[in-house]
Amino acid sequence: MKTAAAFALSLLAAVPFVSAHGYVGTLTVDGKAYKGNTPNNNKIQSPIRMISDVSPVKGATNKFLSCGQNAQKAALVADAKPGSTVSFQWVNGQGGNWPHNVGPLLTYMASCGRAGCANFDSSKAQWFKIEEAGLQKDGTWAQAALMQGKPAVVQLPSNIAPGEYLIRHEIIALHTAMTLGGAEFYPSCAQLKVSGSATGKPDKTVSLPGAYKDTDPGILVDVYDLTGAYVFPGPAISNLAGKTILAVNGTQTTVAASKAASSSSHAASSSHASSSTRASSSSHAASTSSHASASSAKVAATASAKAAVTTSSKAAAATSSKASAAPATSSSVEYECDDDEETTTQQHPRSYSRVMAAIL
Ligand SMILES: [Cu+2]
Repeated sequence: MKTAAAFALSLLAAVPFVSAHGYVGTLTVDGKAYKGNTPNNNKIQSPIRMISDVSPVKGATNKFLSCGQNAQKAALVADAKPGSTVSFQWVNGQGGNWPHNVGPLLTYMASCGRAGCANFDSSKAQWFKIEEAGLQKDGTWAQAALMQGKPAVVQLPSNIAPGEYLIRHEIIALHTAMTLGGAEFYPSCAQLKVSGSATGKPDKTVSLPGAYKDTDPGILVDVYDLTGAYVFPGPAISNLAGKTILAVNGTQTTVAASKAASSSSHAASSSHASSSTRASSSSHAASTSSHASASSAKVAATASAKAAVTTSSKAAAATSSKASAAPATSSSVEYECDDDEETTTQQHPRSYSRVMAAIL
């Protein structure tokens, strides 16, 4: 299973570092796209609550944990219905791909009450979690798809009662989460109006901030030395559950290519830090591993291409089912990193093995 291990590594490292941090550039509800405002630049009417800064919310008790940095009430409310497909296209500060690939994605909702979302204060929100996605069966984090430019896609609960809701999509970037306070929270809220006549209400709700602690095992965690399944922070998924549809959007192609690439080498390594143009980004260095991606030139020739397709189908199937919402389970299969050629500055080879062993 060397190839599976290598495959996981290559996916983690497949996309070069672009720019730190980011925001939700586009929200799509059942195919209707709504642009978001760039931070602190309120030019367009949007259902996405604009933030003031792309940088992460730090600290589990930070007041901006609810909807992001100084989030402002939004002008629009997007129409939705029970079971709607909602996607969040996260972008970096320049509009390019999301720059991080380690850590979970979580989605919460909260009723805006009778008065609706237009003036609803998110610090009063009573949140329920509708889905979460962490480590995938292929060894990558759900967040890695965002780094490849894909949106995070979720389905609203099929039985959710009508009314206006905030939907809160959250990325937690864990590349520096091995130290207290190192986790990066990126919450984003959008305003939805759910139609229909369903009657579902959440049994339990939480406050954000409130539901997380900086010492939670899913927040203070060395993902490069993970010894068991990843433990999501916050409450369990609500009785009013939605679904994760993360990998539906073209993952198969990407996965196959990446796996093929990985079989040829771990290559270059330059890592986030050295490829970044921002001196200040050193805190990102640990993010994507120094096990950098292989050159795409080698991809086509590899014998594992066929196997890659098979695996990617399985991965996609698993991800599109409930499997993606469940913590990964360990198996007895042994994995090791494929440290064969061209590898230069791997920082976490052993740790990666352990991550993979824990999740595959
Ligand atoms: Cu960042």
